[in-house]
Amino acid sequence: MRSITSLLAGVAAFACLAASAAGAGADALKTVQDRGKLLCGVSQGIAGFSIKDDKGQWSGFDVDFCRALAAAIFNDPSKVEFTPLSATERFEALKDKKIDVLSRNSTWTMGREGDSSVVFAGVTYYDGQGFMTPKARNRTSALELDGAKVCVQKGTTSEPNVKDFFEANHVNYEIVQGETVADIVANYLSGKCDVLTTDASQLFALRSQFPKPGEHAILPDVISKEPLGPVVRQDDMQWFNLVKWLNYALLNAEEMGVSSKTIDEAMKSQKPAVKRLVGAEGDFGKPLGLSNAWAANAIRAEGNYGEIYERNVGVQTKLGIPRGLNELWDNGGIQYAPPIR
Ligand SMILES: N[C@@H](CCC(=O)N[C@@H](CS)C(=O)NCC(=O)O)C(=O)O
Repeated sequence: MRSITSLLAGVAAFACLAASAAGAGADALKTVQDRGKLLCGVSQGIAGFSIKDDKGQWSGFDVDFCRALAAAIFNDPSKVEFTPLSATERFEALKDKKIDVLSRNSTWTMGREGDSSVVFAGVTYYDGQGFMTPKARNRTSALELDGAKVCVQKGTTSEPNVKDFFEANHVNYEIVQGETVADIVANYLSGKCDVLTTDASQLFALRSQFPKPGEHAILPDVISKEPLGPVVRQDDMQWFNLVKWLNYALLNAEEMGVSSKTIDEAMKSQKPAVKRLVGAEGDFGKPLGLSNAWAANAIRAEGNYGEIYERNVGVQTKLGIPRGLNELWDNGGIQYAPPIR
């Protein structure tokens, strides 16, 4: 006969298993709140996305997403520390809890979620891989790159994509691999390779920092899908939901015309959808562990999705990237946020 203690032990073991399967063990939000700041992993220096100036100030689209997250949590966008990470070290840093969130031009692929440790919380930027080559080489298409030496960064989706593309199109090529972005840029500018390949947004960003940007062409070919977005660990659904809904709140804000400039007016709006977004109606902050003003605080600090895009990478910036796929769904793009209700 089984004793009551062994029965209770069995029940406890089952409860533990169920809890760990549901990821109930981790409490990322509490860790962040107790620490008093968010730890955000970014790239080592891609203009417009995440780059540090000579005063040590970070700026960029990926940086602003983390500032908005800090504002949602602390009502203070400065409560964030940025950790620059190379392509090869980024996911390990997240798994090892060196950061709370990775916001670093990272492509959502099935394989990257495959070992059940990390998960993408949505798509902040729809991108695709392209090629940059010196104009002097007179190339107008990637199919004219036969025999080319191709600069690519290790640990990225760019390397397997370019192999697939050239092999499928019977184009001969040689890979010139770099460990860091500085390596691939140095290899490209010194002529160790004839072409540089990565996500199109990064080609625009790198070119904007070259001594003579006008001497480099970005070819029209886009050879892959690169949905870029923030990444968290798979052990905390509440944290995942916060990061995911922050992105959706910033998109919904743009769709509703709520911006950093109109947020105070929006707090007094009579429109039900705006009231829910800014926390004047409903209790949408509660399941995230935050006050109902979480989204309003983020929008006030960093602006809506469109403001963040235009400020960092849009047509008025040095990068000059048109919205394209990243326009809202009701304006010809594919950015579509589920509703807050
Ligand atoms: N989106 C692709 C490529 C991302 C990537 O790491 N690109 C390089 C090439 S520009 C980069 O951003 N490097 C910056 C760094 O290592 O800090 C991926 O997720 O693998």
